[in-house]
Amino acid sequence: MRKIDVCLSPEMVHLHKTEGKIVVVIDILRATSCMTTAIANGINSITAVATLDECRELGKTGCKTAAERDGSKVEGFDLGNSPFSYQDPALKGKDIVFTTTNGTQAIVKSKGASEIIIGSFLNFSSVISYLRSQDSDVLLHCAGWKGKMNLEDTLFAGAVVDALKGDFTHDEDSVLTALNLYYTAKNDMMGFLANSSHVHRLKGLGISKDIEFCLTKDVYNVLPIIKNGKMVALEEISSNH
Ligand code: 3SL
Repeated sequence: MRKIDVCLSPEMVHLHKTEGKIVVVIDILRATSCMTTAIANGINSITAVATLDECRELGKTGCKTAAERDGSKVEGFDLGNSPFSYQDPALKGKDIVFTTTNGTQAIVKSKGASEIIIGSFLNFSSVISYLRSQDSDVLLHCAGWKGKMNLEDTLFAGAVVDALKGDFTHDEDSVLTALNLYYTAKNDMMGFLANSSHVHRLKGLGISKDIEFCLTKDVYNVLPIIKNGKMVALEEISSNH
């Protein structure tokens, strides 16, 4: 049977095997929720980079730039990291180069994988159907916060493991941690996360509506996948939309 594993932070990814696996990158608040929203709203491609310099440099090739650090949009870039900004019809068809504090770092660190896909509650069922339809083992890569684990990404990983039970085996305690966290929180995720570090941080920045949106399941039927270094919509999922 296929195997599923959870990496609780990008700092631990070297302890997990990525080669030959589908890696699902998870940054619920808010990078992978933004990326899902962007691709669902017709953005042509997203290139995830680790640094502000790379983002600035690639921006010179004509794409839009998006940069977030510590929850805020970085001055001098076109966009920040709120999913609502990516619903703007004026962005349809555009290519974006994107850097965030944790989410894009996790993408960059997933490079050895056979495939990298983007997971969020917003496209939960698309992620599950895709993983079910493939043959490879899966690594759920939580972006966390500056190398530390966080609740919301681990919670999502647990929701994925739960939805795929019967299809996969697992033998790591990180999988059990995620699963048990999900069982504790599933009936009131917003309430469960109320005291979490990143919810505090985002509320401090006055962006509570982003949190609620990012915890909503199945808003979009889209699967962002990285092909030749660029994140695009996987065709067969998007065409069922
Ligand atoms: O770290 C990230 O990648 C961001 O998602 C953090 S924030 O939600 O924009 O604060």
